Amino acid sequence: MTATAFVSPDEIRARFARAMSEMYRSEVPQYGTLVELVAEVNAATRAADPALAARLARNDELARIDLERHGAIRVGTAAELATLRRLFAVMGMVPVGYYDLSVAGVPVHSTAFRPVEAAALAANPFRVFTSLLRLELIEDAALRARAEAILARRDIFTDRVRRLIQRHADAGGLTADEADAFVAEALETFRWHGEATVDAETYRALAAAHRLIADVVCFRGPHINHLTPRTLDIDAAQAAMPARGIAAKAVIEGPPRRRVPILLRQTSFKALEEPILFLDGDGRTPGTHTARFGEIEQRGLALTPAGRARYDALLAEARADSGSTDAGYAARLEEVFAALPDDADALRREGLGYFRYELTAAGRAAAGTVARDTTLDELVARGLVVADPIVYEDFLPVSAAGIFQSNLGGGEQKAYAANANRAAFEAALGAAVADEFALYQALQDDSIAAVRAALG
Ligand code: OOG
Ligand code: NI
Repeated sequence: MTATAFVSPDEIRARFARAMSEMYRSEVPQYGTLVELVAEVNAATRAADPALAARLARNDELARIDLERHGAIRVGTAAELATLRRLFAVMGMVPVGYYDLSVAGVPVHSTAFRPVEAAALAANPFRVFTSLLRLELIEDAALRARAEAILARRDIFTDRVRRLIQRHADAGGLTADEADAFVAEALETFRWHGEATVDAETYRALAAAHRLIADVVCFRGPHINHLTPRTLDIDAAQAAMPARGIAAKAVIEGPPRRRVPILLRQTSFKALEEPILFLDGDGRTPGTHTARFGEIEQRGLALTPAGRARYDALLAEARADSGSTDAGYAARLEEVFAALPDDADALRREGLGYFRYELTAAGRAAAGTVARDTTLDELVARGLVVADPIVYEDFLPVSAAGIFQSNLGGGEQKAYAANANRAAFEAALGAAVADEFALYQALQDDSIAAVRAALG
């Protein structure tokens, strides 16, 4: 047998992310405007902050930043979710984290498919926030059965993509031609369809139970509902949005602006009301559907469980009295978060964030001469080792709920009882989701091991 050259999963993912971006740009032109705006803000931010530019270069982030995106989709059945897991695996993307959004009035639970290894993240960190509709949260049994029957009739994957997924599993990779075909065929699952698969009455009945249910159930596939570029300065990007004709959401989700950015800050523009056609008998009746929007995000330091507990508590405190939509919220958030150190060294020494350690030029020169029991803190203090923040690659449930809510046409706050069900989600997925903290810890530990080995 001759050896076959397979295209790397990183390369397939990069091609897919590019194809998806082009498709969404043609479907939702305001997304293209956002991408251009973010590229300008990023260039200006780098130019104004050489230390930031140097750190991005040192951590292999410079090349990825203008390519970086996340998207989101919502599916209706366990079988759809399980096949998506296999589809994303072709691109080196695995499920990380479990998010229960029912507490926030959204009848879904979710994971994020993303690359996990340092080299893969540096090559292209494309991620897809993927939600599974929880039909069991529909109270009306007849309506629930109707939704199940509609979902049972559809196939969101092309035959060819199913064959290529299987081919990848059997052969251990895809050739160049197969990879091209895979990207084109996989894209079909995420495409927008302006024709509903149901009549207007069915759509309205499902939308009345929850608008998200209609979005998941009434179409041929799980259209990508947004694609998010990463900005280095979300406040500058947010301020520049109105001049480009983009109506941004009033409040930036997540932590406040800080000297050392932490976790994830996000803002979006409201979903567009788009014309669709309902299937009424033999004919088509026009209507509208609101689902697709634009979003930008700024990513910062990944927090340890201790840091994350502080974040969650401070966020809850800031939102406790009057929620997160009033005019005073931004100021209140900054005030409350003053309790968390805003200095990379303090965050590191207090074990609140994850860091990547690397030898400096002085450290390389000192190799072989440093006592083995020198602590990391001492190595950093002596300028032999530099510690850079590890970027948060995941999502935040409170922010995600805010993004969902702001795109459901406002005001909709159906409360479901808190009922996280990670076991049911993993059973549907056909696999366990990875623990994000363990992944960051491994990145940090690997960097420390490399420093120790190089020091001798
Ligand atoms: C997903 C919302 C979550 C984010 O950035 O937090 C999300 C959705 O609306 O389907 O994308
Ligand atoms: Ni998003």
